[in-house]
Amino acid sequence: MLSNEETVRISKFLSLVLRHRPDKIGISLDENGWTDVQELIRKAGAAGVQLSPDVLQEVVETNNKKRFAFNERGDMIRANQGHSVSVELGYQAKQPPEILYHGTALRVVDSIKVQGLIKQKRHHVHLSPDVDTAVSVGRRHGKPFVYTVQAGQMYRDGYTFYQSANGVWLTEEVPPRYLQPTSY
Ligand code: HQG
Repeated sequence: MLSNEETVRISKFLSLVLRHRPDKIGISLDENGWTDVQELIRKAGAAGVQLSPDVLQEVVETNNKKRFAFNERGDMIRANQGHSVSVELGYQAKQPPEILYHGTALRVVDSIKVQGLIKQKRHHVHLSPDVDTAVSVGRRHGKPFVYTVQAGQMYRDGYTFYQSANGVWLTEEVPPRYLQPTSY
């Protein structure tokens, strides 16, 4: 069993190399984001991060947001979402619930009022299925502010939605007319 701190440390390391900077340790991701488990262990070790198949298994299983997954054979691993490098995750478009939420920082609401939600460095805007999750996502950026997103109406208007393996909803953008401030 890993300590909580070790799990967090390894999870952050995996987020870095599987979502953003595979080049940091010299691994490559295929077009679907997968990388070879043995090679990851070897190259992480060379970069000073000791991993093993058991450690990876534990982090994949216990990660609070299901950030990572193995393929069926268990010889490849990838991040489920959140990439800044170009990968095709193969999500199926899916009808969203009528209402979703987006948590952000109070200081950016003036900008969002004008631009709507834009995806910044990631491939999609991330939307939460419930208010509590949105509040904790927003808190990562500062004093939280939560929007209700009229996802059902967006869908009927032709916007495409995907759901990540960890339950997060993804879409390209959310124009201001589909956003309302939410009290929580
Ligand atoms: C904001 C975490 C100004 C947006 C979480 C957000 C999530 C704007 C920030 C996942 C804007 C981008 C994603 C505009 C959007 N003007 N700011 N027009 N439009 N923004 O981290 O949604 O730990 O890329 O509100 O749980 O915070 O990575 O997105 O505050 O699911 O697994 O720009 O990341 O998961 O920040 O978080 P992020 P996010 P992980």
